[in-house]
Amino acid sequence: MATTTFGRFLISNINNKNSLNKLTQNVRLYSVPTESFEFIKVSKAGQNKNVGIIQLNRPKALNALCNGLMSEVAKALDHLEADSSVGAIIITGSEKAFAAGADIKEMKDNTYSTCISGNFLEQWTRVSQTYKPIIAAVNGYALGGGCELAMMCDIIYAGDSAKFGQPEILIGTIPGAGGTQRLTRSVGKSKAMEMVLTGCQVEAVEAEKMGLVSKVFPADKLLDEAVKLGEKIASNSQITNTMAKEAVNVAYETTLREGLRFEKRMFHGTFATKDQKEGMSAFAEKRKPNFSNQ
Ligand code: DAK
Repeated sequence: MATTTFGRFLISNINNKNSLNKLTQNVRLYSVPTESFEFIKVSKAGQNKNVGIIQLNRPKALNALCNGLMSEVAKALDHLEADSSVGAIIITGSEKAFAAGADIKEMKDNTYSTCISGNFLEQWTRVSQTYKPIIAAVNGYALGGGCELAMMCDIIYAGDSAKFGQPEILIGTIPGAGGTQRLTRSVGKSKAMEMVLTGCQVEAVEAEKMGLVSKVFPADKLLDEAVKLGEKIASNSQITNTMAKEAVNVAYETTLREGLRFEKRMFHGTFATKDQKEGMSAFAEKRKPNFSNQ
């Protein structure tokens, strides 16, 4: 068994089909031993092991996003972002569920005052603060917080079994982690209202048509395709990726005029990097660029 170090953790080459579910069979994974985390598996994939994978692994509760799980996701993101060999990150779940939402049983007895005075579900914001590109690879249910978690990612790839929904209205509450905001920006008011006010689920193909998902694949090919996408992104300069991601995200939060000004300044900023020199020189010299992430 080949081993290497990964942050503070030990990574083992566990390309062992029995130890992982069907969805990860085709992908060579270099994984943190499961005892490191209770609710997730963290691994690296890709030819250059430059794609980090966080697999939600709480099958008995359909990956319901309890506090412990979200804290582990935050910790894993810290490690994958600190690992300079990782250029892109994937969050995925199981064939049956990406995640069926925040843990209803854990939050059902909360009161307004405990919600507002404590740091109720505070660690969720960590995902949307990730500066490395992050891909959601969704099979099965992505409901409530599961759909919101996917929408915190930069790109959503779906398996043909995926089902997206914001069913909070059916349990007497409303979305609380972006289901009324990111979803509306993503699919428009009428579709978002329909999902939020009925709690109905949307199949993968429909989600692609709506623009929520960028591509749909057969369920068993999904992770493979997400890793290919991650490798492609990771082959760019990491700093340029971060600048590009930041510029696209600004489009959600500002006017066109301010967004264009921000984009132009970011574009100018790329000329302060070695990777811009390398990228343009490589083009002129008809060779592949060798980015140094500087
Ligand atoms: N929480 C806790 N347990 C869950 C769960 C959930 N969200 N979803 C499923 N489970 C558990 C079930 O209770 C069951 O456990 P046992 O009874 O076996 O112990 C097990 O998973 C299998 O579920 P089912 O027996 O129900 O399986 P089915 O195939 O029949 O149905 C289903 C699958 C996904 C349609 C169904 O489980 C379901 O409707 N689940 C609930 C979906 C839902 O309502 N999700 C929204 C939850 S509210 C915030 C951050 C996040 C949020 C809010 C704020 N801040 C940062 C402020 C998010 C809120 C939510 O997501």
